[in-house]
Amino acid sequence: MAVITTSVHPNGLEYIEVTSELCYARILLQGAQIDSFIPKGQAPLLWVSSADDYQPGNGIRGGIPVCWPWFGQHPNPGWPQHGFARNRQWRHLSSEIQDEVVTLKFVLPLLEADRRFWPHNTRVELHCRFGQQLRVSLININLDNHPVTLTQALHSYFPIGDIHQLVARGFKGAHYIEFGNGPYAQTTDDVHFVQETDRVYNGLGDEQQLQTPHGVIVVKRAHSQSAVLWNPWIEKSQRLSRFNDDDYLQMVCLEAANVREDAVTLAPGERHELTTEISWQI
Ligand code: TA6
Repeated sequence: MAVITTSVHPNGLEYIEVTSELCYARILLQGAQIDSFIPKGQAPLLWVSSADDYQPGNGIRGGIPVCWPWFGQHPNPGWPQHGFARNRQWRHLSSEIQDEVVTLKFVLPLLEADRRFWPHNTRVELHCRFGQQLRVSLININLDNHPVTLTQALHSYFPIGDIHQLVARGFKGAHYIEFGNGPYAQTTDDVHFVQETDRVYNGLGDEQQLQTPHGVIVVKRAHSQSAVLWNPWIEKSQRLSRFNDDDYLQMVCLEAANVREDAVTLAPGERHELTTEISWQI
């Protein structure tokens, strides 16, 4: 029988744990950030750096940080990279259990302080469905009487065992921007990693596979016009906070997103749902 419990990390971060016949999962209320998802009888599907000490106020280096209401650096100096949603306390709205599948819903209460960054009335929810697969949906509803434009990403970190052996599949026919250059055509279906990789793809199909030494991770996206593929490699790993110098060997990010020209503009009352679904290939 599925069990849902709430606990507090020694550093004060509140989290919810899901234990069912299908999986184990953990979600921090800070950022509604999933930092663990382990399907029953399988290996973990999300990666977290051992260098992260779970101090309140930072998005945890791993799992699925929610990047909202912008992705990357904001043009305004000093504004937080990847927006502020991942550093805020979300509210747990509801829990549902159906045939051992657990669905948790969270809402981001927009604080008065956030109006400096986001002077809009937007409802932001995260719906997390924990079964043999993990499905996460970031939902935006424009409650204002004017259009609103945002960028977003579900910044998923995956455990890939050895970056030198990783083959990321399903990229042929797309094109990408990297380090502000491009677009470049993706002429091969496979992507191998030999240097820092920080690509924003467009025209990508809705499913990619990460072929790792421990199995194939399947990553699906919906209503995601962009996808981000990132490995910091050696030099950036040494500069990143809460990240071990050799962590780049074990992880890759493949992110369902709508960024750059794919920014989402919502008319008054309009709803948008960005979804990612991850699983081990059986
Ligand atoms: O999604 C890739 C990226 O934009 C990289 O450029 C790198 O900055 C990464 O996100 C991590 O960002 P963070 O703010 O979490 O350190």
